[in-house]
Amino acid sequence: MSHYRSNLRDIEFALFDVFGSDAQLGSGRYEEFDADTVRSILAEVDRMSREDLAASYVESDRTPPVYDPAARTVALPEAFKKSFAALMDSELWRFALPEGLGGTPLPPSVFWGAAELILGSNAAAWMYASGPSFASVIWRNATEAQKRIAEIMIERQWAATMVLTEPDAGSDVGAGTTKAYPQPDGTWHVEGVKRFITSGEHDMSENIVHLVLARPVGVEGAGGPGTKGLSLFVVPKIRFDPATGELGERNGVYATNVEKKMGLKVSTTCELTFGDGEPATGWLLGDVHDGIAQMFQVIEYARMMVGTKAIATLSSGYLNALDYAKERVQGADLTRANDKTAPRVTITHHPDVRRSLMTQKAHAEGMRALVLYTATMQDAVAAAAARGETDENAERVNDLLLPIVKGYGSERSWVLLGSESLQTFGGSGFLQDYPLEQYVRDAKIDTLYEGTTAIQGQDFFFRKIVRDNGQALGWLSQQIQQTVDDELGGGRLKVERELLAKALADVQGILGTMVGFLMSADERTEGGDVRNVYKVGLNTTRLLLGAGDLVVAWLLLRQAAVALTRLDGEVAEKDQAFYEGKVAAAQFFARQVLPRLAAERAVAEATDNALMDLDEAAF
Ligand code: ST9
Ligand code: FAD
Repeated sequence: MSHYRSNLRDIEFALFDVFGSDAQLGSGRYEEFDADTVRSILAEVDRMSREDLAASYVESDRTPPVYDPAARTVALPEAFKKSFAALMDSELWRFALPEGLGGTPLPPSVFWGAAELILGSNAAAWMYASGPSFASVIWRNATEAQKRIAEIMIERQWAATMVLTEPDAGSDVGAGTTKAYPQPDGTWHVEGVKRFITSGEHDMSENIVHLVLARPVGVEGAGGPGTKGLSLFVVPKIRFDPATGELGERNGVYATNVEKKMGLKVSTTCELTFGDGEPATGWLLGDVHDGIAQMFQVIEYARMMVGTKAIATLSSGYLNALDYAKERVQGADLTRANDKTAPRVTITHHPDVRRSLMTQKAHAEGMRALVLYTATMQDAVAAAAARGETDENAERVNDLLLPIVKGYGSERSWVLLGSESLQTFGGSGFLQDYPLEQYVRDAKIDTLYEGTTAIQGQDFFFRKIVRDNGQALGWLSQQIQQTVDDELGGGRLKVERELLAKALADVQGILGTMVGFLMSADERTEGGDVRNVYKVGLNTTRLLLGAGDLVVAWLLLRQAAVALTRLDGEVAEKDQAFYEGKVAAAQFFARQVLPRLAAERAVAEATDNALMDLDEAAF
């Protein structure tokens, strides 16, 4: 039986009933797709995910890729190759491509709804399949001549990688020392060692195109210190004719190690050595030295992907736990705990198990809505672009929400998968008979790569709020306040709206406190002490997670209001339970999770520099 328990019903509810993503279908850019077509695409992706992709999930963990250090090659398990082929053959990747590259654009919200299904069933397959998406970034930034490289990558289904990290440059990408030397023929030779490169070597495509950040040498105005001195190079594993795609000799980039890891084992994590003994030849993307900004086009997409992967895993973890809890008989009902002859009940009868299950459900469904709501901002950005305009507000709000999707989504998912979903199985959860232990291992990476949670918290505060002058946050706060003012959900959600309003004030309180610390760190003002910036740093993760709770509560409440309207009409029995579950999840989250934000605010307000004053030896 498939490990993967999808929740297409909830994806469609959020997309169509709550966010109205279907309104943009059937005309303009999306003329080819009406709502029925989109539902049938989602249904087919759901089937493929549960069957073809999920089929190799366990086996690929138990028989992971094999690295041959002599040949510097990697062989992937055959079962996984079948899943990967099914995904590529589905041509789903076309939905992420621009028309100019043979794409058939879908609204991003629908795309990310489908993505959840793939990422929940076999995330590594999605990562290996992202060559066409990488090609679209090359195409977007390329010179006219280089655009052909992107077309070739798609025609020949080549794989691709993002290559930033080095042994001494992880979070601090700007510390990278890999160098690039210009050649008389206009190409570049890249030299250095990169670490932890996902899909850096495998045997599933005839070529792999690496997008490499390196520091140009001897070029005026480029190659300085930090991230701004990095440029982006397109370096293939096998050389090829950039006009025809005809393959040439092996290029001088090799996988010199493949890591042994806690989880996500089928996704190869490679040390890549460039230019050791033989040149690693590449092209400067777009012939401009704008590497970090170009790479962030990939990173933004990848951060959305990582958050969605984590949340998809929590959702499947919860649904597996629910199935188990409905079957597992253990103990008597608490009301008859002292009666040794009382009948034994399924564990869903126990209050603590119910608390745990609803904690999982509310978070999984609320964070799904967070992903899809963020994607509706991308819908607005795409719609404006199609009109030849820009929607600055949607761009800003999307940027603001990305660290929440990635940072909050991965933290809550990883913790809840272990503390609640696996726990529901008791000791059985620790065994490989069930997928939970693999889920926990596979989801842990999501808090680490694509910028750790600490980095997401700093990005959220310094870049997405302070540097944005609070514009996106102000708009979002206004939307939340509007829900309260409009009395969404009427009397039946009154308590929840009050809790939401209080939570909004608490998050604003944390933020206000941090802004105060930041201002007091400005030594140009009287009494300013630069060390006060530490007090900001002590709270960036707190703010990120608090804002995540707030937005999730808001989206759950919006869903509950829709569900209540449906319940007021005629509903089938199965829909009745679904809608009641939506209301219950919103109520639970508002009542059980939001009140904790008051404590977080108090902790933030009481921040001092004691931790920073403490001698390292005292730790
Ligand atoms: C990794 C991969 O971990 C793991 C999974 C691999 C999966 C592979 C498959 C994925 C599929 C991908 C497909 C892609 C296709 C896309 C398709 C599209 C349809 N937002 O603050 P400053 C830029 S990979 C945007 O001074 P520092 C910006 O240009 C490794 N841009 O930073 C800025 O200039 P300006 C991941 C941003 O102090 C410039 O950077 N590693 C943002 O120099 C400098 O900014 C990491 O993620 C942003 N949020 O450097 C590293 N932020 O200000 C984590 C910065 O003028 N570390 N820029 O605009 C960080 O993020 C650091 O904060 C740092 C700091 C490196 C940015
Ligand atoms: P460090 O940066 O050394 O961080 C160590 C700890 O210190 C973390 O807790 C971090 O949060 C904290 N920390 C560091 N700096 C700060 C700071 N300024 N403020 C507060 N806290 C801080 N990279 C690629 O380029 N391409 C890939 O495809 C890729 N895939 C990966 C796949 C896997 C399985 C793994 C494990 C990593 C992958 N990476 C990839 C690298 C990944 O992005 C980095 O591991 C990550 O960015 C963190 O860097 P680091 O491991 O060097 O940790």
